[in-house]
Amino acid sequence: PVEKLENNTDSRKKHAGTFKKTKSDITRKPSKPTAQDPAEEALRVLPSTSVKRSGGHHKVKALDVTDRPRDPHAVGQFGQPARVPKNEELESRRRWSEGFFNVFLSEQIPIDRAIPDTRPQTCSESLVHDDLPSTSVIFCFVDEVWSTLLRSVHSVLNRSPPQLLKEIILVDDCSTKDYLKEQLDVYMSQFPKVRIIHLKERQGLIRARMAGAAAATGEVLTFLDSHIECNVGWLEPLLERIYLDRRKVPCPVIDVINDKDMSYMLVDNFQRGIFKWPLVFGWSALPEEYIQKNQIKDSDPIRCPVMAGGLFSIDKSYFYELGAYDPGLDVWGGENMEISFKIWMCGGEIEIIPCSRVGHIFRSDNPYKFTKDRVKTVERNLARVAEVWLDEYKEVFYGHGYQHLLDKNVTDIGNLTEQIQLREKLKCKSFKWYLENVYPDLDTPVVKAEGLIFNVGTRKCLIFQNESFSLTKCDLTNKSQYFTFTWLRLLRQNTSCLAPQETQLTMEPCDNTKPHLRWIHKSGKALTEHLMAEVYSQPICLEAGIKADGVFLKGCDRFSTFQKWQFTHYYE
Ligand code: LR7
Ligand code: MN
Repeated sequence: PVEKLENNTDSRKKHAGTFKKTKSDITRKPSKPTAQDPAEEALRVLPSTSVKRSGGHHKVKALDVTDRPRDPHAVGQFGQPARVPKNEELESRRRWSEGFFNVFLSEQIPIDRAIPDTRPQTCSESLVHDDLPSTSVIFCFVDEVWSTLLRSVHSVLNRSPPQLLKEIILVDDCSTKDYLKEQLDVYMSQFPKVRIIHLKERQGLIRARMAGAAAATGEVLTFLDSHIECNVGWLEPLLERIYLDRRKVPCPVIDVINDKDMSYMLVDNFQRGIFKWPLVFGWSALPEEYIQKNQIKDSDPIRCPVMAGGLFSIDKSYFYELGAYDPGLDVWGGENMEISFKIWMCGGEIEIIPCSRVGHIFRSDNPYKFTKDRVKTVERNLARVAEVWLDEYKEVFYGHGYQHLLDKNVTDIGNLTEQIQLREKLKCKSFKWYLENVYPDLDTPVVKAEGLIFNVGTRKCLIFQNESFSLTKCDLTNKSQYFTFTWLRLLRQNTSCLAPQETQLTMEPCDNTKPHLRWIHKSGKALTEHLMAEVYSQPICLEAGIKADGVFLKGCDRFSTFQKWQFTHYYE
């Protein structure tokens, strides 16, 4: 979801290679793993953990009243691509920005159209329990397009077993469009299961979801975006996972509804939700060798380090146990990271369930206004998440282009006390644990700078020899002069790290969690900068002695060249 920061204009481009078009004979080729794909070893933790109960009692109900649609020749029927007639092209272009997809075509397409069943073949045979919990389906929206909102609701009404669908809650996040007021209420009044909440103030999708959850009476909450189409048999496989273990948080596979021709497109199998630094969501395919070696079937649940955000089911009481969402997150973005870290670190699991499919219109822009600047909103949300959940790894987040957020005069990320207390109360594990156990294949860059540490004033280099530090003639081939500066701000030589001790420098075993081992070294434009020990209340810096080649720690002086140090290589 944060991909929008990169100003990507084509919504499909960012998913390039991930999605395949549906044809009458749907081919399901898993995509080729990319070169950076995780090592086999690292993925060992993936297969689902054992569950309380297993095996079901009835086959998933492929409920679909649109099996034989009213109008088989309608535009876009069966999820086929629709075409704009020549004489309507202008009109269709004019209406694009109402939703940042083909709003004109969407209006022509039946609100209860049939779509291709994109589930893996075995899904229709898989068993689920008879006594699954019921769910409240929550749609939050602001200024959603009428036809897509209706199609979303109808797909749930038509393709969910009635006894499992407690209600559909529409949370109108203070839309400005008139048709989303009375007209919507009137239309929906024909469906007793549909309830509408009109928020008096714009809350943003995160707090809007919480308003929906607060009103829900089902045992499970199912959140969906308001421009989706649920496919046949979508609900039971999700509820089954929660029935087996209430701490599982299942997500459907998100198929693609093409924004231009509104066709329903199948996506590749074996996709995991992942993130890259600085907390950018993406998809990544399980490596082919891994799938083969572990005989993973295309219908097996896939454990995911993070979820996309918009489409998932969660046990209602578990959602509240986890403290729901951080209510301090605004409008859009970052909440998928927050809930994902929270779920994994506090004892739960996130899974993609291939037998559950929901199509979503991926749009190139948001058709609604942000209350504040969009980029700033998302950044601030992410900073809150980083501060509460990332521990020492928040350095890596800030280091990837978010350094400016650390300036408290510019960015007020708000109060975090309650979120931090919640994490303590839940006794959640560390982010380090999460990386090692849930997402070991994350490519976290370790080294930020390396090589010799050159002192500008003396034109000599730091050396650690015979258990002590000194300065000497720079020599690239001398291993005792080779140091690394890590993203977690440790100054390392092999497994030892530089530590300040009074006015002297010593070596200690490296440990990312120890604050006294951290150094501040602002590089960038001017590469010659201080090496400042962070642990003291006053700024203390590494300084080269003028005589006798010594090094020691002294109060920082921004004009002294004897306090300026430079690494051979910087990775930024
Ligand atoms: O202020 C707002 N109030 C709202 O009610 C802003 C949005 N919304 C509604 C909106 O109308 C929509 O129904 O919230 C829903 C999500 O907003 P979108 O559709 O603009 O978001 P998106 O699909 O571009 O982005 C994804 O990331 C979001 C923020 O992090 C949410 O988590 C979305 O739910 C999420 N969508 C998905 O996960 C679908 C797959 C996208 C991918 C990858
Ligand atoms: Mn969406």
